[in-house]
This record gives sequence, C-alpha cells and structure tokens, in this order.
Amino acid sequence: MSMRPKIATITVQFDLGAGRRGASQGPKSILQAGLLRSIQKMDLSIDDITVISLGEVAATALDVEQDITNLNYLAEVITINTQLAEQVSQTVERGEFPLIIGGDHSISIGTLAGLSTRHKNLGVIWIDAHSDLNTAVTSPSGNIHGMSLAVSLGIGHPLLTEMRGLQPKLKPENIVLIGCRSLDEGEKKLIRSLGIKCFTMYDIDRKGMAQVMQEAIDYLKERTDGVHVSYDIDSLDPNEAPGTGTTVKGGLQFREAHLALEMLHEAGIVTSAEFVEVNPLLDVNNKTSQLAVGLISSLLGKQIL
Ligand code: EXY
Ligand code: MN
Ligand code: MN
Ligand code: MN
Repeated sequence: MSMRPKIATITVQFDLGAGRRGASQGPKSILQAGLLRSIQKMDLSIDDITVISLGEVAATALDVEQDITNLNYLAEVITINTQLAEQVSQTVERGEFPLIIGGDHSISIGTLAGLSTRHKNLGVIWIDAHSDLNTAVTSPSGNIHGMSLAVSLGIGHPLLTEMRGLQPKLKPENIVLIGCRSLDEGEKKLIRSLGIKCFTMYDIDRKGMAQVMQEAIDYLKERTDGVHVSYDIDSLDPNEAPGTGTTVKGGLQFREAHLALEMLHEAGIVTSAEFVEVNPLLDVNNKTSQLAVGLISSLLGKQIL
C-alpha cells in the first residue's frame, strides 16, 4: 500500500466556456495518450486511482435571465461547475488528491470552489499564457474561460461568484501567475491593483524557469495551507502544443514546463492539480495530449532517474 494519497481523477468533458468546441474531448484524448498507464508506473497501484467523469451538460440547464450580456453559456458553466465543486469537495474530504482533467479553463471555477471548502488559505499556481482575470465588463469575448480566476477571487457576476456559496474566495496574495504573454487592459489593472504576483514570459526569459519556480515556491510555502496547480496547456509554445484553442506565440518550451512541474513535485507543496484546454480537434497527431501526459506525470512524481 503506497503511502501517497489516492489520486482521484475527475474528467470534465466541457468546452462551453471557450470560444470554440473541442476541449470537451480533451479528457478522452489524454486518457488515450496513456495517462493512467503512466501514473501506474509510479508508486501507485491501479486501485489508488479513481476516474470520475462529468459529462456533457444539457444546454440551458438553468433558466438564467436571458438579458445577461457578455457571459456566453452562463447557465451551462454554472451547472457543470456546481457538479464539479461537489465532486472535488468530496474528494478532498476523503483525503484523496484531486486531479482534474478538462475541458476548458472555466472548470477551475468548480475546482476552486470545491477546494475552498477544505483549504482556508489555498495557494494557486496558474500556469497560462493568459491570466483569466476578465469579467463580463472587461472581457473582449464573453468567453467565461477567460474569467475563471476573477470569479474565484469573488470578482464578477454574482451568479458566478455566488455559485461558490459562502466558501472563502481566493486571496490575491496567494496567487502566482506564470507564463503570461497575453493580458487584456482590465486584467493588467486588476493584477496591479490587487498586487498579484505575476511572472510573465519576460521574467522567465530574464531569470530562467528554475529561478522563477524557486521564487514562486518560496513565496507560497510560507503563506498557504496547500497549493493548487492550474495548468493551461496554452502556456506552451504553439509549436510545441498546437492542440489548444487560444494559442499565443512565444510560449514555454516543453523542457521549461517539465522543469517547473518537477520542481513543484520536489517541493512537496502541491495538494491538487488541473490540466485544461487540450483540444484534440486542433492537433491531428495528438502531440498535445502526449505532452499533457508527460507534464501530469512529472507533477505527480515520475523522476527521470
Ligand atoms: N483574454 C481573452 C478573453 O478573455 O477572451 C482570451 C482568454 C483565453 C482564456 C484561455 C483559457 O486561457
Ligand atoms: Mn486559462
Ligand atoms: Mn490560456
Ligand atoms: Mn516523488
């Protein structure tokens, strides 16, 4: 019996938070790329891994007043995230490690709501080309996957922020953004006004990933009661990972991302993780799903030697 917590894999076949369809097929392509086999090769037996699938959401699952603007598929986003929050909360209550496989990045609303029932001072490492800090007022697209971190801070439409019930919102000082290279004006204002720690691609190029990760780990270690890794595959350079819906050039090389996750594993501070935005419709060779399997494995502890 391994001493490590069981890994509760929650797959979320959902992409209505994004501007295009396809990320709902991310979980299947990541499992087909060998995720469970790769996890098994570590010190985990298969019964240490459970897989719960949250399926497609019936359209207009809630009757939300139709005059809400710039919040695409609001009802469906609320429905799936309410379900996901419940699953994550139960997983944490059972003392298991939640590993959420998306699906678009709007599902982090549910993940973080579920985690906040247990972690009163949760740290978040958000590895992403974007900061997902828009609201219906500042978003250029109305796609809720670009708003999910703002919602988790309690910023945005009440139907989203209050979906989280009375659970504590994330604290801005407990968030570290890594890999940003495409920020809207509203997001820049929020990052500055809230003093959110942000290592952009400029910082990574200047300091190197090892230094950035050491600073991020040291920063969160002293102030949080657990760390959630929210990994958006579009943090990688599109030449490495074309299978994602909102590509931005000048992204992370695979080795940089791999090092970041290996260092997070070694630091021993990570208590949950989610991997989102893999869209197999955009990558016929399925290279992106294979990269995702490699990154997930290194976060969970697969050492090179
Ligand atoms: N900032 C843009 C928007 O809000 O529409 C693009 C957001 C892309 C979000 C992806 C999940 O990271
Ligand atoms: Mn994102
Ligand atoms: Mn992104
Ligand atoms: Mn290990």
